[in-house]
Amino acid sequence: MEFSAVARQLDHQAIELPSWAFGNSGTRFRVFGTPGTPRTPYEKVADAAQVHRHTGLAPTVALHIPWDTVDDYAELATYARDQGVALGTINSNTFQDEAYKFGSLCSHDADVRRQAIDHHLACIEVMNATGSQDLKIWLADGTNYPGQGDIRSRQDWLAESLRTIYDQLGDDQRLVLEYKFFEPAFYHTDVCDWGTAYAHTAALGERAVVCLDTGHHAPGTNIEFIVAQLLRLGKLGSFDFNSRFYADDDLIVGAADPFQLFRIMHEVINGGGYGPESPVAFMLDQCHNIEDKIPGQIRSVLNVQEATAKALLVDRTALAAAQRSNDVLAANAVLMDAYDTDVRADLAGWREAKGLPADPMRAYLESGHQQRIATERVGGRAAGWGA
Ligand code: PSV
Ligand code: MN
Repeated sequence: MEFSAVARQLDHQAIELPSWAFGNSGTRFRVFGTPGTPRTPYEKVADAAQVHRHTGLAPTVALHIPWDTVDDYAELATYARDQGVALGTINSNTFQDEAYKFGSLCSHDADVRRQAIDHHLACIEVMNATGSQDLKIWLADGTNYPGQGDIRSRQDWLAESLRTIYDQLGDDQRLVLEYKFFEPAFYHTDVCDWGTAYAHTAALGERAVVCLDTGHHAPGTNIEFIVAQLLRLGKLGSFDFNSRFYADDDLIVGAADPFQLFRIMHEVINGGGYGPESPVAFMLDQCHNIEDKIPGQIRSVLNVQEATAKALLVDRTALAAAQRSNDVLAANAVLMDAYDTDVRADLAGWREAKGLPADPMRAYLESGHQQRIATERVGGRAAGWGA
């Protein structure tokens, strides 16, 4: 298939950036700082806007509350618009307060559950001020030792808590429940897999959907199968894209396994999850521990675009014919032909046609922004994962 046939479909692509990707992050061994790291949510938004300016792919920024607490969210939304982007998903955080040591929405303690529910209601207020549609909930809840908690009761408490939150959402707002198989809990996690997230969102109603974070599966999991299944069930709400070699590494999407990213995008397109009518939101959830953050995000969105372009190139008619005739190798060859196509020059052309730099990475590095923030952002406290 010719690239020109897919170029127009690429115009629909929007990849949301996480505000926290612009702050410092690290491992439990060390957080290395980089010069020019934002000190405030405003500076994070300004950096995210640089990514969009150079790629045309990232028109929105997700916030994490309380990391991105400001006095006036409407003002932050206006600032974002002035920078050429908009505020997107609001992520709740019930994993960094002492009260949540033994759980939040799943805690056996009704007062702790109430505190966690109230935090989500406060996040809905933020959404109302920013015009955000999605409330994304990831819970660190779980236990470390067999017998520590009552697994079954915790599911019931979770269902009750989510119901209270869901009922407060506006008609055009969604509850997006993210699963993860382990960490920080090491024995059981309360929302550990897509099936659990599906069971809860199905019980809640139509505006409750699942977030698939690509780093949240056991090694070897066939993630594209989960994509196909959630799309089939009408419950794939969003992606948190990143890549992993070992656990939840939060590395640049497409860096560890570009072929997996292609396979995921192929199932997304196959299942109707791509295009202007699709309710599937594409986001990054990454941390840049050692590389510069803005170039790291630029590389990430370009990787997603490249995988999408290749997946759009799949000759679906030929694929269906090969599948129907049980021609195993021909079917596989159709997919591999698309994956093996070098789309880089075509994507540069797509950008130039839109008045964007052909090489966004080089344009950013030559723009002087990185040096400017390094000289201007002196003093104050650099934002970091957890602050
Ligand atoms: C949890 O590991 C997670 O994937 C959730 O999306 C959190 O909100 C995010 O990472 C924070 O980095
Ligand atoms: Mn995530």
